[in-house]
Amino acid sequence: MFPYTYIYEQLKIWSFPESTPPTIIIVSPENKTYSASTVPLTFNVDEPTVWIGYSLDGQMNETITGNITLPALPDDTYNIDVYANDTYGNMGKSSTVYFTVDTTEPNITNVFQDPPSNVLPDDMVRINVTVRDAGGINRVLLNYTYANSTGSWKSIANMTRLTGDIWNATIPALQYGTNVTYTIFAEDNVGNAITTEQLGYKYEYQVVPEFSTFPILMAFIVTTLLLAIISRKKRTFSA
Ligand SMILES: [Ca+2]
Ligand SMILES: [Ca+2]
Repeated sequence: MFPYTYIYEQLKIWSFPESTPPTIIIVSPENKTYSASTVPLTFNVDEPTVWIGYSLDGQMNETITGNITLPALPDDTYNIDVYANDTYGNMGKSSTVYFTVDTTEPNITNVFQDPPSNVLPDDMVRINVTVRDAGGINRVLLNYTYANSTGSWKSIANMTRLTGDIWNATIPALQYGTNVTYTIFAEDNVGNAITTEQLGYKYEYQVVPEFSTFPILMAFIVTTLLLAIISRKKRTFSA
């Protein structure tokens, strides 16, 4: 007589000739950030199948017959699994792929200039700016042009991250009478880029002389008034 387990194994092989689920390898998406909302879903399956489906963010399976382009995805992070059923009812599952969609330019705010005005010939000008992006920042540039009686120049400075979202660069000290205009360029990790010019902002300053006439005039007026008050008080006192 055959042992019971032997008969059981024979029956299983007869009714389910093999029990290995399909191996599914997702080729796209990859574990990365996409700059377009249309992401291709491509994959390989190692054996014939009767059914294939995918699940985005653990939602219900969508049946597909092969490679597709996923429906337009808003900016966010996602995970995806592909399932496939072979002709013997064995269900295979891919490894989960995590990916991000980022179609939006960085957000540039709080442009801060120090000194904010009255830039003197010895003053370096520090520019700070807040740049945010959900998908991460690749680079922030300070583009500036400066012109005076001797000529006009363009320059680009790499802004460096100070802390958190704050980036910084410095415009060197320039001679009296130089007009400076600058814009800030920010690019995220997938190439979405924007400038403050595109946002409608214009930043400029002029290098003023060491002792500009207006503060001197103000100082003169204030001193004269004080002297007048003091001398009047003295006169009142002595009278
Ligand atoms: Ca199989
Ligand atoms: Ca972005």
